[in-house]
Amino acid sequence: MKIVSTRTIVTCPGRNFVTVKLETDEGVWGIGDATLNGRELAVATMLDEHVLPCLIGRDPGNIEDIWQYLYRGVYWRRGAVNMTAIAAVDTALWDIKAKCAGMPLYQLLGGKSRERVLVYGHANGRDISETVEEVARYQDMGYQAIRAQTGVPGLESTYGVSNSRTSYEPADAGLPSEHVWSSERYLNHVPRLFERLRSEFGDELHLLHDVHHRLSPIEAGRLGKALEPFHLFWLEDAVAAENQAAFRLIREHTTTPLAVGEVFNSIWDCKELIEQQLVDYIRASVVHAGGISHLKRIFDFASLYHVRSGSHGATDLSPVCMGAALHLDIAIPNFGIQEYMPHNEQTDDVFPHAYSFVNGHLFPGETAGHGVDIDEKLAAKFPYKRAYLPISRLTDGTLCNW
Ligand code: EZ4
Ligand code: CO
Repeated sequence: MKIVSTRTIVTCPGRNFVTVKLETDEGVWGIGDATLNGRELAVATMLDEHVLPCLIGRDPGNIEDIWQYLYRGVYWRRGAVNMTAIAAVDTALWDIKAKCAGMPLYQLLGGKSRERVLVYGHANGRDISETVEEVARYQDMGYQAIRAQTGVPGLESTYGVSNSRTSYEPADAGLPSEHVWSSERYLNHVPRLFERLRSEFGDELHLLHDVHHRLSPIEAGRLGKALEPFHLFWLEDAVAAENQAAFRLIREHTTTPLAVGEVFNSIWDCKELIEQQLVDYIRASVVHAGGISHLKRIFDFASLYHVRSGSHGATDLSPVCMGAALHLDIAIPNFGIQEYMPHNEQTDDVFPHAYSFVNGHLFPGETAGHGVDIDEKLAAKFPYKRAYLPISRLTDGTLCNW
């Protein structure tokens, strides 16, 4: 079998998505997510100009060889744009292989290790009582694990909370909007949220929280310690993780489980974090960490060190990534949890998919391949619209992590 045609499809059904489609001489095709929020056209250009032309005539069955060809063959290695492009190709190749086998992808990854995939949803409120209402609403929808975020008194906006109460979409402006941040105010407020949530909802519900890279290690230690009585499922991205050793300091101060990895693009970003057991959950994703092949390598490595998976699954990761992720989630032995933010209706229409949500869990479905397709005619009706994530500044104007 040979790859005979390739293309990149850019569409904006409410937000931008980039998708790779590979077609074979036997009429089978596969698709992969190539969306990098705020840098979409960089990946599309990487694919169109530098990656896809090399694939024509290759045997789509040789997934590992093509992965190595694109990784080692680049010479420069790693990087978000490069690894997202490789991920898209890898996902499309696995889709083709599973379709040719007439099997859902999880069968090729070793079959099911569990019946269903536990997911967590997002409850966001402008203040604590609004967040409490949202958590109740998510519980009513069947969620057994809920990430809770709240506005902070004295800050006009914060990560994870929509000012309009519609569903949260951070890439909301044609150029980056600017937000003001204060770790002091945040640190004083967040423990009050979780104290209230435990008193309202009891001990059984899994509660999670995303710090979104904003603290220093010692501040993260303080927050983890303050949250211990409320036994979180995890504290996410407590500090930026370029300096992997920084997590040791957090660990020395708290038993709150730590999760990190949504911005990672290779196993090298988390080697020390995993090997030294500095985190509990690794949150790398199919689309940003080199596809099914490389993410499986990360998860297998993590399994040696009691680190479980918890993949990123925000709405800027397309349904194609979600579908592929679920096959990996259901197959690996060290699955932890999967993030899930449902896409809007237009997006679901552009990407018909086999996965389904039932009672706080996702099921990948039994369709051959990863179970997600793209309606190219419909996709063409939603042209690309430039959109950026915000930036953050301290009250004195210093740029800090968003
Ligand atoms: O801000 O995906 O856990 N989820 C997150 C996301 C990220 C966006 C960035 O594109 O932190 O909401
Ligand atoms: Co996050």
